[in-house]
Amino acid sequence: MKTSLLFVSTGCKAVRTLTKSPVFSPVTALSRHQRIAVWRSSSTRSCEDDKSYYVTTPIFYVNASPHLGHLYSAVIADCVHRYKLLQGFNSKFATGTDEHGLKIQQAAEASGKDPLTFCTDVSERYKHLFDSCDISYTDYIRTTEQRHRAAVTHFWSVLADKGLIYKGSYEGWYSTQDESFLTESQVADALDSSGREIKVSLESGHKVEWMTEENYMFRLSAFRSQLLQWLRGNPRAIQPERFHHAVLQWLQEDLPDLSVSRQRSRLQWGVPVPADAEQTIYVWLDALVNYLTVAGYPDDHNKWWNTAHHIVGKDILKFHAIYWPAFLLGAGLPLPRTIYVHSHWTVGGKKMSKSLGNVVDPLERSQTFTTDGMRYFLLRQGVPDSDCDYTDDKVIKLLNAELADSLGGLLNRCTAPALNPAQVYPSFCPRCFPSEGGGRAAVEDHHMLEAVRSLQAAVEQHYESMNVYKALEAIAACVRKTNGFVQRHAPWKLDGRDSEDQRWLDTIIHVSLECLRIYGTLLQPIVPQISNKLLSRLGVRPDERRWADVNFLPRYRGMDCPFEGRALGPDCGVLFSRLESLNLDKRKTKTTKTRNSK
Ligand code: ME8
Repeated sequence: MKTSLLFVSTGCKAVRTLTKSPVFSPVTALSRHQRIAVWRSSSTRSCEDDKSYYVTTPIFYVNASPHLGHLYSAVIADCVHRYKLLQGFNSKFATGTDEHGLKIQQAAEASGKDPLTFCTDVSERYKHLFDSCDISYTDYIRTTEQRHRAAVTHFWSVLADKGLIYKGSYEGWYSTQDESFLTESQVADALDSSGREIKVSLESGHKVEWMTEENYMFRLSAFRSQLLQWLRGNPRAIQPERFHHAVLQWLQEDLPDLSVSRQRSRLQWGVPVPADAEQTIYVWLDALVNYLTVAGYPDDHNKWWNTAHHIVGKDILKFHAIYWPAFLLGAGLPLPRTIYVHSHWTVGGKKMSKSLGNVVDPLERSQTFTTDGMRYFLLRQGVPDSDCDYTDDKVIKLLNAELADSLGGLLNRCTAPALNPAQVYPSFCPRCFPSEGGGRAAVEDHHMLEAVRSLQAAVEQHYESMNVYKALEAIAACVRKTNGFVQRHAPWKLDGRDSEDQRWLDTIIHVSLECLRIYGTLLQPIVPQISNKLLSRLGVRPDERRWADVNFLPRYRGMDCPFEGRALGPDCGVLFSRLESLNLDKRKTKTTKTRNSK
């Protein structure tokens, strides 16, 4: 990942104060009790919300159709939501669309549609994509909804009542594409497509314009030391660590006050500033409040808000790690528990983005590679710390190797009538595979069992830290080990007429099915359809698929196994069909330009 993507723009300078700003000290804005409450770490939170969990994706701009990067954020959030449900949590999962602001106003104008119709069309495309890809959100928020407008208006009034908003005159660079303010050091000279000299954002490459306007300013500068204290006191508040450090670094610099409204004459498409119809609330303040709206704000929202976790791309880190916590501190609300940051998908080394037009259509790809195939690929290859380049070739190689050959092959071997004519979960023979060694098992077999036994804890740790790729790496390694176990003992060479051989064959199949049951259970958050197919084939009932049901190979520990002797489920065909690279060649050059194209 390039470090140039990391620097922060912390707003522009307020050059003239129109209304004398009230004397403000952020320390007096919050009671002592509140100050402690907002910084409490997860370990000191009250027990009442222990079984609640709230996870969010960014809400996506509706200026253009969704691409693979958007699906990636949604799949990460979906994975953690499903994982929490398996653990017995009451989990809320919000996603949706960000529909106000200059960028959307301009896109709607260009499309010739009225803004709400335009927003509805594109918002539906996101929803359709997420529904098609099994993104099991519990709330789909649109910022044009009345409940959200009410939340934003209330939130603004709280900040204003606390003296945190003042009217000023504002001058600085603005990127409409990023809806972001930039300082002088964050812009560079460039030429546009017709050779004209322009200024662009160093970070995104998007064009910036000089803006001079009377508007409302938020006292961001007053929160610098509180933000530093929050981050120092909660070293895991922003993950991975490198992003935590990046934010701490940004906070070493001055934090200018932030413009939080635009003149209505320029921006009509947004929430009006309460008591000033000439001004529209800045789209980022509006958008960030969506997380509260879903939690129930301004009504009873504590249950969910106390347990909020945000998943965001690194491009919007400053909004989530600086502006948002400052707004929340100002409003006297707790800060999110964690901000999980992920890096970007690139194509040919360039960030996949709507404005560059190098996007990969996630709907088309998930139809070709299957929904679960795409989910698996994104989570197995996507690394939070660094960017990842997308190619169809990588998808095909990975899915064929790990889902079709390794996992699918293992299931096929252990359930094929040739090795398992009775179509049951056969018996485990402790004499053949004694836990103390000996019998017919090799030393490697005990190592394999140990690896699978400790897999759940490892996967749990990786799901918790949003390092899903590490969980999948660990599962794939265990699947390979189980295949190695079967290969080593070649059960197809055993003589079914010999009772000793038959007992050993049954034991090999029992152990392998137990391994498969664990893989199927742990993979449910990633590939829900494949896991369901696998577990159903093993005869594992839906109420036996929870996190607490894992209990690997109890017979090895001298305990009963509820599955032993149970009939397998019906054979519904191969687990995952191999993908042909022939299809790939047809698609190879087809990165889709979706900008307003549907
Ligand atoms: O920024 N790789 O919306 P947005 C990975 N509305 N993820 C990517 C990506 C890529 N190439 N491109 C985009 C906005 N994303 C605001 C957010 S939240 C209160 C408001 C994902 O449509 C990633 O999560 O530009 C990124 O942060 C987000 O989409 C930006 O989506």
